[in-house]
Amino acid sequence: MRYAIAMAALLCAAQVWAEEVTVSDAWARATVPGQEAAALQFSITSQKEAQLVAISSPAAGDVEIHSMTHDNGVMKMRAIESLALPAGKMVDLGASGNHVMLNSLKQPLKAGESIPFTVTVQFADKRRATVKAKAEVKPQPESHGEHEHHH
Ligand SMILES: [Cu+2]
Repeated sequence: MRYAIAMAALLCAAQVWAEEVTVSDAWARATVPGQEAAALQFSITSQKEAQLVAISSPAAGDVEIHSMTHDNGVMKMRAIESLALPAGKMVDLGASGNHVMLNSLKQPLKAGESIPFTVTVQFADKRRATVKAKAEVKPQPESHGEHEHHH
């Protein structure tokens, strides 16, 4: 009986662990021929203050977190080591702000596919948690524009 109670407590703890960080609405745009990098977009919420420190995906040779800044009216982006995740606040990684780049794509992204990826966050106490998620690949829009990537 004592054993059963211990098991229940353990399962409970595992549940809390899993929900500390949630990733939602993940998607990427289908690539065009010759395109070797694509933006991976998603929302992430950490229940505790944390840093987004790494993202990996079997679809890409390298994954970078990019920040976007305005410099004399010109949008510039650069790779950053980590991104702050305020406690309980959803952080949106989209095309127009901070975003994630899948670099050195291993194969073209095709609409309808899903791309698995793993997000690693580090909490203030240095403890790390990983979250696995999948991004839906959406078709290319008819018109181009909004955000150009230079890599
Ligand atoms: Cu970028």
